[in-house]
Amino acid sequence: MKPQSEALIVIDVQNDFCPGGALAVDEGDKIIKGINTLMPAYQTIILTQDWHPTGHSSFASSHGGKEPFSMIDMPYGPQVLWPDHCVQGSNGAQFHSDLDVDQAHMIVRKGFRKQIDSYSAFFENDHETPTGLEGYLRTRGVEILTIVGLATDFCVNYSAVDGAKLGFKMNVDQSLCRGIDLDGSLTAAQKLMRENNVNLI
Ligand code: VGL
Ligand code: ZN
Repeated sequence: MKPQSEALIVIDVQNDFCPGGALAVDEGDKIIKGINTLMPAYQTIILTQDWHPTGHSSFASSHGGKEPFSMIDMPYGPQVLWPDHCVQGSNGAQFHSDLDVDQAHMIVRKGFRKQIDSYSAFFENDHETPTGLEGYLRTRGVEILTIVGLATDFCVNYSAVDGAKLGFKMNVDQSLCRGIDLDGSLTAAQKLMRENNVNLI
């Protein structure tokens, strides 16, 4: 059993990020068994759930004529435009049915503000608006985090780097992550995580 100072964060293991989903990550479902097996060792388990309103500003369809996976400038910086995904209440937004959600202690929903995307479990993409997860972890005495889930190069990466910047000791178990890999984003993410003292397992 891990000590109370360690927590597991499971990022966005939702139908839309698994094969057949709207923003499917290759082999996204292959990590689920391993995550379920890892969970019982932790006294604090957090799941994140990408949770967008219809017409969310990260959807290409909200910017008439723009293609999915193209870029746009938002007030908070450059943003990838995605296919519509993880719409609140849709089947695609549900956790994959194989994920053992019953073991989780906390579910953090993110990306629910129409005008701003949120990759990280800690902050929205303006790097300012908090999700509240930091306070939850600190009040429970958590100092060390292990991150698994989808996608390595977006939500896992942003969560790991933000956690490290906040002073948590961050581990990313890459065997229990899968990436989208847009134009080398996976290699760039690994580099950024290493530069921010994220321990890549
Ligand atoms: C994610 C793109 C858009 C992720 C979420 O979970 O990595 N990626 N929304
Ligand atoms: Zn999203």
